[in-house]
Amino acid sequence: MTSVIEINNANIRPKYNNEEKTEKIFEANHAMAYNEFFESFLIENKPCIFEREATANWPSRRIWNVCNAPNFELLKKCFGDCKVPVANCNEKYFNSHHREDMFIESYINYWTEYRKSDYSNKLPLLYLKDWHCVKSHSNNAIYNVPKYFASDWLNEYYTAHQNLNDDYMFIYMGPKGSWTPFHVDVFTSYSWSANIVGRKRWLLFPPGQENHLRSKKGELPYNITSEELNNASKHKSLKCYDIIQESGQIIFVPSGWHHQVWNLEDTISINHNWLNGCNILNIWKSLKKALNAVIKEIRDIKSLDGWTMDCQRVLKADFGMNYFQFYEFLSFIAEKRLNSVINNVPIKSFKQWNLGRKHCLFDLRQIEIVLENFIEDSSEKEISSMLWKNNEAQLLENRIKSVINQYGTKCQK
Ligand SMILES: O=C(O)CCC(=O)C(=O)O
Ligand SMILES: [Fe+2]
Repeated sequence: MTSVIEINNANIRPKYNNEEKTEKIFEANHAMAYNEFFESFLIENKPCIFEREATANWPSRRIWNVCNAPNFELLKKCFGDCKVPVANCNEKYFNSHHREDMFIESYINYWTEYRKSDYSNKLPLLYLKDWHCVKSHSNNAIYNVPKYFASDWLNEYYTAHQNLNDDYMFIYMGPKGSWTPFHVDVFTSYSWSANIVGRKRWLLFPPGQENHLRSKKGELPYNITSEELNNASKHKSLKCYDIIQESGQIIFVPSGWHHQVWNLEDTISINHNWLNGCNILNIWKSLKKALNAVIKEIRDIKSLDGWTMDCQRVLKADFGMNYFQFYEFLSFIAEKRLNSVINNVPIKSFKQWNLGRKHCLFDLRQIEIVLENFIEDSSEKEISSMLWKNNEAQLLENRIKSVINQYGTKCQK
């Protein structure tokens, strides 16, 4: 069965905060209406945490959990031969942890040994991260994406482009004490993260707060609770949310909020990185900023042939995406919504949700804003002719404008 996710106002404008005062994190009821989440958390770019009932019907909450511990035997039986990335939490690698691939069977063997040793520091502290479980085991229904997180352009794009063999849907599992260093999510996307077993502590910083933690060279810390930082008492006056996420609860991490995370017990979590009309401008600004940084970094070889394309290659390596991919992505999302509004074709998300008409128009309006600036920036950087032929981007922007004019007013009635 599919249900519609709809908003009340297609003309609402997202906010990108705001160094406002932090309060206690809002505890959301799992029966909250979609529009309420949309207006209070997506538009406001504020975190919240959903009560455990939000995951009560997920198969993984039953079958991956034995007496509040991971069901090691089942995980080994179902996924043992799957190769996954594993981070060593005691080994720093640039601003993250050193990673190596491991079979899930070997990882679970390590984990059960580590438990038996009562988490002895003679053994390494390993954390299985970023396992694309849905992609590798799509027949294994282990969770349902809640409606609040269903306007997810990133996973919509990758689900429709199976040839790219990628997505942003992950499983994390690790013993008590495993942790994730201070970071902001890929492309400054949102994340949502649900605890299937175990508990986590999150420190979440509103955008801008991280700048108070930079070193003289402008670098961000790896561990914000490290002694050096504590001695410098840099973190003390900072605004941040210190959150304990219990088993079954789902946390929503807004766009551009830096965070550090610890597993307080043996923990398994499911998380998605995602983006949509409420943070696409933020994503675009981050991409533009990242290209400006690359241009600055390699400006001394500007006279070499192919420099503009070299900048794009470096951008892809540094940021995970470049202007070519961004345009491809944005135009795909725009075309789907144009078709939906003009021809009444539903846009389905996670096989369960249909995007409402006002939602489509809101999405188109946000794409138009980004596209306008993207076209201008690409022209200034003299890359337009490489990105699109025959004014294609400008024509797309014009079509979006005219559809909003034609159908947008009807929608407000
Ligand atoms: O659970 C973790 O260790 C990190 C998760 C995270 O950083 C996220 O969901 O954005
Ligand atoms: Fe994160």
